[in-house]
Amino acid sequence: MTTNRALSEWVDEVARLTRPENVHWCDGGEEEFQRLIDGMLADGTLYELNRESYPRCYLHRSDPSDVARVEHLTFICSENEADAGPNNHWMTPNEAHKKVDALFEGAMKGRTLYVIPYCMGPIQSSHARLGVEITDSPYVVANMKIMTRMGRQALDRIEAGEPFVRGLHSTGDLSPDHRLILHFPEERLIKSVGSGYGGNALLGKKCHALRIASWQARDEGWLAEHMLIVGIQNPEGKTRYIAAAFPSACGKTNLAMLIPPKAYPGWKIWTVGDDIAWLHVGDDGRLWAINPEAGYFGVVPGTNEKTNKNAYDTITKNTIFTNVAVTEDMEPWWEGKKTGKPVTDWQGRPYDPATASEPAAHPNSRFTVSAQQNPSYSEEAEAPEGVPISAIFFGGRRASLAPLIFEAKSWEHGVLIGAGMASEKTAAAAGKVGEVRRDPMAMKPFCGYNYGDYWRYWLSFARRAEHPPHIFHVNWFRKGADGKFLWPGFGENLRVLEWALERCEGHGDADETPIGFVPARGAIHLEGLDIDNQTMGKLLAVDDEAWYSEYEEIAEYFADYGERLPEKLEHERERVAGALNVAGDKASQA
Ligand code: SAT
Ligand code: MN
Repeated sequence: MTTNRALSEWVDEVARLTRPENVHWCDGGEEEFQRLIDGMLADGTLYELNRESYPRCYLHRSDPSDVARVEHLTFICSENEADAGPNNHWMTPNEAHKKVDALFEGAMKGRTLYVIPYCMGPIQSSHARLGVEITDSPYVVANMKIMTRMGRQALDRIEAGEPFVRGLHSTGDLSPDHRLILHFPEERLIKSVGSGYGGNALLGKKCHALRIASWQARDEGWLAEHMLIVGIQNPEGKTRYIAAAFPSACGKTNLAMLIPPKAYPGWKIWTVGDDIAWLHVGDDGRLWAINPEAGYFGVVPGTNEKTNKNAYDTITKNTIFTNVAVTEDMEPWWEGKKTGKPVTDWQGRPYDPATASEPAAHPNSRFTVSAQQNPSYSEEAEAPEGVPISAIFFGGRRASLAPLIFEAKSWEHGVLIGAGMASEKTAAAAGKVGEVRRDPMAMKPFCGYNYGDYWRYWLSFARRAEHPPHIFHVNWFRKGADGKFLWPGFGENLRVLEWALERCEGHGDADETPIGFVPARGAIHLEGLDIDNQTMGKLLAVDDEAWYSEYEEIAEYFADYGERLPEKLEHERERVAGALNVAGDKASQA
């Protein structure tokens, strides 16, 4: 129960519509968590994993048709269609409410309605924001407990009068035909029905902390971004913080938990966040970032001692696994795990690796775990002001074209680089994997308003922030003619970040190219790494003709935004395209 009238009235109203058997107000305590887990073990929502090797770890198998975000069923329901922009699906708020309320009608019959007050960001932070999710899924409650600051303390802030985002969720009948993920940015409201999966159902994450928050951030003068945040400590003990925006399943969690290679003794990486950053301008004119989340909802496949030892160690206790396979002795198993053998696949069917044609774990299987279990967890994740950001990185999966790293020449150029981002699609969303699609700032699925307005707002930080971060583009995924990755990635990425940090401090040798500054030969330290000059040459190569075509494609993409496209951004594009060295007639058209 609550003393906040608006909240209690909303809960009553939802209960009248959905007709649950019980209403439970979550306090966020350990006892409550345990009761939920016990209930889910009893009714088969969860399976307990091996108690000795994976204490307090559980497996959840989602409905096989409900394993990823569903972008085609995700809508921004703003009053004006143009405010949602061509980057979003749009529905009128009226129609949306009508459609979805019909699905909510009686949806919680025989179930418990849980009220989850939560705080996105450190509980003491003035940059944190509040929310309340109503759900009929105990799995969602347990995940929200790990992913957010949930319960009493959040409710205290709400009862003290702070505004909060409302999120209504029901798993409904899980039929994809009855699934809708709706956002009402003007009402600071989310309604989601028909899915129990991560980003569709844990409403604090993408729905609140990105889609609604990006809209709210523009109203209030800050930024809500799909970025990891890490501190990089050098052997002298100095820590500098960076933020990086990569699309889902492109290695944000791995970079956020990076372990320095042997050739980097005395270096240390501190994880502040692995998925979302809320950035504001500090009194010192720099951008500061908080991580609104308290846990990780990470991709499991590929996680092992070599790729991400911190994550691998983090998920050995107190972890909820979703859609992984299991071994004979009930250990979780996934592709890329070096030990054990799966006997049951993610759907609970018998599995024999010798004859199987499909992976045992779902490619988008996930772990949910508290950030505090991470060996590289940064205490600064609790700092109310957050951490100052020296550099922002944009990147994606590009088998060709994009060099390992390049640096923007100005803030405006950096915004163009972010706006021009593209990446190969991954399993994090339903649809065809591998296709290159445009994904500006890695926010395509998450920007809650018109991208044209968003880029304009990003450009405005040249004025708002006196000392904005340097902006870089990275690509760990460039391939050679043999189809193999040219760069070893993972821990070795620190070498690339080191060059970027040097650039931020006015050192670091670079060659100027039309697309930006590229590391000069020898500027990235390669000691202890088996990579030849020719490969480095390929990794850093800038192919003007190919970039020219890329910028033509970007022009076409930008054109969709019509008059909402900032002129400054288009001028910047023309400037870069015009500087590329291409055959005569192309250049004269640039
Ligand atoms: O959207 S989720 O939170 O389910 C995961 C992701 O796609 O990043
Ligand atoms: Mn993400």
